[in-house]
Amino acid sequence: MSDCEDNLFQTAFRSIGGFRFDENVAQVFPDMIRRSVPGYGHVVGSSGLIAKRFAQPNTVIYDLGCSLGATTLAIANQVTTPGCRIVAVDNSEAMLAQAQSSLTDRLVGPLPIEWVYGDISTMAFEPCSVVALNFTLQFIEQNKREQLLSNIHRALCPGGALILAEKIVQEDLKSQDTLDALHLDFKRANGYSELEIAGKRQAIENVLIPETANTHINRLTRVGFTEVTEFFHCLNFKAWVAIA
Ligand code: GEK
Repeated sequence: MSDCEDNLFQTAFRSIGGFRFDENVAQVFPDMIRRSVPGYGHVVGSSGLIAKRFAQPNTVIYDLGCSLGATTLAIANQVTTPGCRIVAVDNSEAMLAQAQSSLTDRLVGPLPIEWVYGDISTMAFEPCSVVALNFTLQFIEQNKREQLLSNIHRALCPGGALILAEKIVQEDLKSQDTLDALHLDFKRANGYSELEIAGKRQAIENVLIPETANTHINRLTRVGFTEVTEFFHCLNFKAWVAIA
């Protein structure tokens, strides 16, 4: 996997135009997400453990919005359930190309992995027992999110699990300001300058649309998940496991 340092927003120029998951982002993605998302490694590692617990024989395990395949790798190196296959999906060709070329020598598990270029908001899902949707729903148009979750719920076997990790916003404005400030401190502590933070923020503003925790929980319940359990919370990031 790429270990290039993220310096994409060190010039003001880069902030012009929206954020895209192109070759430049793919190059620095591991460094970018580690320095921007508190607890990212914990969510990825936990996804492997959750997949191991909920995988059912002869079903698909999806990693939707797989980027460079960090979650895919965590799942592949934990799950040994017979007849399972991992399907990793992204709509960035640059991400998928790099994921495929860099993961092979780090895989120790027995499950086959299929890399699929596609839009998760329109694709048809095969019967599955685990779906990871880590930090990806936030990039889907808001009016398409419920349909996507409903499609996932319909494809999941009874007792199957959806892993959902997201950046969130607080209902209370003061709490939002506090967590926002702490998130900026987290980025500064990880070496990002004020220029880089402002540039990334401007670029991603209309691309990543976070919602409140209650919006997520209520929607998961509405589409049919019978249990929604939070397994991670740090600053303005949360993750849940939802059982079909
Ligand atoms: C990880 N889960 O490392 N269809 C398919 N992929 C999409 C779509 C879509 N409609 N929209 C966005 N993506 C990963 C991290 S990153 C999170 C996920 C982040 C993809 C997009 O190309 C990108 O690779 C990924 O979702 C989001 O565990 O960058 O903050």
